[in-house]
Amino acid sequence: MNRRDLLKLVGLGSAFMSLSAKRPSKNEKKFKAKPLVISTWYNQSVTANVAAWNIIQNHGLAVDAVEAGVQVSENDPLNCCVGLGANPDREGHVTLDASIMNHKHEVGAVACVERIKSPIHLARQVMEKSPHVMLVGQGAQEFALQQGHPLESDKLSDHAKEAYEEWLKKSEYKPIINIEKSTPIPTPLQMKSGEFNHDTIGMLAIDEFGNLSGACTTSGMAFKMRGRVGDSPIIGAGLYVDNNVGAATATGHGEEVIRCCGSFLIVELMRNGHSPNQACKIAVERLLEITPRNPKDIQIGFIAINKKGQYGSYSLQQGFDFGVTTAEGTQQIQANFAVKS
Ligand code: SD4
Repeated sequence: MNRRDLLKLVGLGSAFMSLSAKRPSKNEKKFKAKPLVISTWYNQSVTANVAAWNIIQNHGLAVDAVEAGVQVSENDPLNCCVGLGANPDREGHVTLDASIMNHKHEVGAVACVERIKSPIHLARQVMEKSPHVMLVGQGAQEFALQQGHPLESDKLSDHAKEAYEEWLKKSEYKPIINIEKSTPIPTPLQMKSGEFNHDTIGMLAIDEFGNLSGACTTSGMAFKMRGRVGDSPIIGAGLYVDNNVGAATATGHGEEVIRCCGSFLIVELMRNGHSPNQACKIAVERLLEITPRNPKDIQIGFIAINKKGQYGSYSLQQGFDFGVTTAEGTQQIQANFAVKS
């Protein structure tokens, strides 16, 4: 099925959607914003946004949409950087991070969780079924099993195994993220070589009731130290949603996003009147001011939406793109960037 067929499917609606969350009251329904789904890395957005959009256009909630949307990447065994098919840590274990935030300031996150297929669903269960906002490692896995998730195999996918074996030859940990020169649709060879070491999916949505939600899910940086956690499950760093203002999410070098509380900073900048584009740009500039690292070695991409349904983005380096889906279809957009070579 090509992209056009997928977009046709959007037009027809989906018979398979499921709406689990409570519907808004009549009062909430009075406010009609223009619905929107936006997510990091266009190559993933093409299918993930469609799954989210199917829910939105069937009068679903943004929180259900973002969960279903990013699950498309989690379920893709060929994805280098999301879900159980992804690249492992330096000891050969795939450890996954995810976070979700809804329009009521409810949050859930899991970090360093192993052998669980959908960390985003688990994050949602932390949000809805536990008294906490974040569970990590063994405890997160135990909670998953209690919630009925099966314990998946710990075998690496073929492409991850090849990338890991290649990496083991030097066992050199250079936390330098690949910088895309163009749309990152990794070839099978690039996947095997481990050249693509990131492609987290962060997704934001606004539903027809005007409510905002976001989700972010990743395997983190390829060949990271065991136990390393990036920005994606850290509320305020990899994801933040304030239903009165806007929402933001991040991809790229998580240590740097955490250092500047990227997503929270962007939402606060929007609260102070900046557009989503301006807010993402200012956050990247802040990061450039404070990072101790050589900016040429790192990549960060931010995307944001505001309450009016405007969207924006900015990245540190050239090559970050994202997908925006509305009733008109899905568009690929290249972010503006800071480091000019
Ligand atoms: C992390 N931010 O764990 C993630 C990695 C990433 O695209 O975004 N990759 O640091």
